[in-house]
Amino acid sequence: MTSDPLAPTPAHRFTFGLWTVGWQGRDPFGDATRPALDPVESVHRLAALGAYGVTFHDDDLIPFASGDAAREQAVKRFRTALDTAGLKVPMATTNLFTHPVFKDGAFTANDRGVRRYALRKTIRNIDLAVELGASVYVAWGGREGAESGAAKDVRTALDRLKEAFDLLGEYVEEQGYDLRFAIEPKPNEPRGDILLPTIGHALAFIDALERPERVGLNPEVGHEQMAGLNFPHGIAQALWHGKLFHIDLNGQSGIKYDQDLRFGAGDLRQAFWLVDLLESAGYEGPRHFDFKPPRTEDGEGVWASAAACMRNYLLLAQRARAFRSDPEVQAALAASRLPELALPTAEDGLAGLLADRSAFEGFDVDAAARRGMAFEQLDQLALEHLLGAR
Ligand SMILES: [Mn+2]
Repeated sequence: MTSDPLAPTPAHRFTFGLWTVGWQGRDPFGDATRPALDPVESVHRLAALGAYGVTFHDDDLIPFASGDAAREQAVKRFRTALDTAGLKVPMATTNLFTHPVFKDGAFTANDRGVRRYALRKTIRNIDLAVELGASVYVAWGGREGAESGAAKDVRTALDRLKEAFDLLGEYVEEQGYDLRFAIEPKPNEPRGDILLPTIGHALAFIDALERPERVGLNPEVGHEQMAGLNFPHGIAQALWHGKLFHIDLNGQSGIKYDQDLRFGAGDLRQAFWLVDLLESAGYEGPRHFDFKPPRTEDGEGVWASAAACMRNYLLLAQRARAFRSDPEVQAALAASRLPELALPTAEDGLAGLLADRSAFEGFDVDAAARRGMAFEQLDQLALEHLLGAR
């Protein structure tokens, strides 16, 4: 066994979607630049790189509209590959966006028949997910949205979305499955505006469900950044609510189309704070990469890109550990009064606060206003650790 701390091993729990390394590079302006990849080959290549597991949409594994015999054969080959390579399937999801039938959405399509079909397609793949050992089922509602105002009655569509999650929760409970759902927010693309566009919208929605304990989040780096939001802040709030069931790691450069760059590309500083947070908060779920090797890459470039996702995570984790254990950083954190933020504001209760003349009448507002926060020194220390200068 290798002792290289930057060599990924299954203990790091790195996972990849079959659709990530398997992306053929087809975009709205150009055809595929790479041949289709056999899921069996992906399993073996990912295992060789040190991954822990793979995830899939139903249609990644079993082409849409396959007959029963073809379905059985595809699952059997996949399962044999998993067993041989020692890879796990911690998560699965449903493709409710590629086929034209889902052009107006799935769980919130205006057409009731499409909604019922979408639920049955999902339930069918939930059975397979559980059979393969998954404990998280992701729901990305890419087509649940609209391009124009009157096309979607959003309040009614949210009723239908709640109905869908309540029915899926009921099914999973009836079957006795140990499976939780993770909603993946995204602001737009492919729809002009997608329902549950951010972590915050999804958290509020989950509270309205019949089984809120069974539903959490699968936030994706690029999706929040497409909305101009701070991803580590969103993840911190998801953790605070106990709702970080899964995570999609990738890279994004600001507010533009969904880039799905390899992890570490795009906004490197947010990637640093994200890894610092995940590692220090004790997040125990898979580190799942949902990226697309750019269409400029050939087959070998795909695996180089996948390997780099894991290496960048481990590099950032190493840099974050060095930052946290540096005595100068600890002094800078104290100078910025981070330990003070951890103290309750009114341990003495409301009565104590109201009776405390030093809290208001005697409080030296001007002195407090003059006091610098020393955040620049603290942030520079972080940057120097990130750049390897310390
Ligand atoms: Mn994405």
